[in-house]
Amino acid sequence: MSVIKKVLTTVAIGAALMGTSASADTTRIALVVKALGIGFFEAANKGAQEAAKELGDVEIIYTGPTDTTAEGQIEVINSLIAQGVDAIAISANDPDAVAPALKKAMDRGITVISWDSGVAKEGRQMHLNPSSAPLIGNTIIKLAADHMPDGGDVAVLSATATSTNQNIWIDEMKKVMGNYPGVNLVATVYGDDLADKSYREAQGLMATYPDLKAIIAPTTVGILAASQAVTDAGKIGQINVTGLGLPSEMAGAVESGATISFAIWNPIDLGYAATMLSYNIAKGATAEPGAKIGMGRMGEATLDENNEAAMSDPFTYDKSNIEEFKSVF
Ligand code: RAM
Repeated sequence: MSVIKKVLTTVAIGAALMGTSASADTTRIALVVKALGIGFFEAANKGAQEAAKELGDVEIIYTGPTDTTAEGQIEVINSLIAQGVDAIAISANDPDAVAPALKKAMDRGITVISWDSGVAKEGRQMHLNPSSAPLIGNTIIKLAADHMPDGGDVAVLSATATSTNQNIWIDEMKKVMGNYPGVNLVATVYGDDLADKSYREAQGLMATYPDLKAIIAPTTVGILAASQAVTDAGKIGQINVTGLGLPSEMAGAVESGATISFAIWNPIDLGYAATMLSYNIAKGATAEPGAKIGMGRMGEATLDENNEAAMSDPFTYDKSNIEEFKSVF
């Protein structure tokens, strides 16, 4: 072998070794969502990809069941344990049902956090709330009440009955109902974050409560389906559909008047922040009360006594700003 060939071969072997060790160093973070096919989570995945790009040595595994069940998520978690991922960041369909599988993951050395929709304390190292739960609870009722000068009936169209985040927000909303005299909550129904079931539940509310003034849907799937149901029933102007939605999905409803206004935080930022937290904990940051853990461009999360932190405040969208945001998320 000529000297030059020898050098080249050595370089090639060195590069191959470097290649191997670089991929062995890759941190694999699984973003487990309530279900695939939900725009909100797809936006969060964009943020996760952005964080991965910034960190350089991260691979994101975007995954979840086909519908919003805890059973589906448990299967996904078990398969991620078998694959030996480094971290799992989950938005849970049920706070308790997924905890044993996640505990098993932690026992195997996998970092586990929840984000968006939380897991019971024993099943995760920390939880990232999008925003303060009391603030979201107050925001969703205020969005309805502000357009009901004479008061009247409102109903909630939620996601699943076991969904951690929606249940907390609805509880927080109920705590402040006294601040909105004359506004009566007549029913809470569940569309399971499925478009067709949410649509039918909204139709059911209109049939059962003919005087309904607002449907509050604290879910991006529910608000979109309910605005469609109200539109199809010819009830624009009679029933205002509000809650939490994506500007990209709600632009038509705002334009038509089916929805006067709605709120949301930035789901891209949420997926980005959850990824940064997972990475930092996987790399050694300790999730404990009082700890400050980096979230990249989103600053630091300061953990409370339950190892929870909140990202940012929700923002309200209406005719004045929806055009600007509908192409963002
Ligand atoms: C749906 C999901 C998600 C929730 C948003 C507002 O996309 O239920 O968990 O945070 O709505």
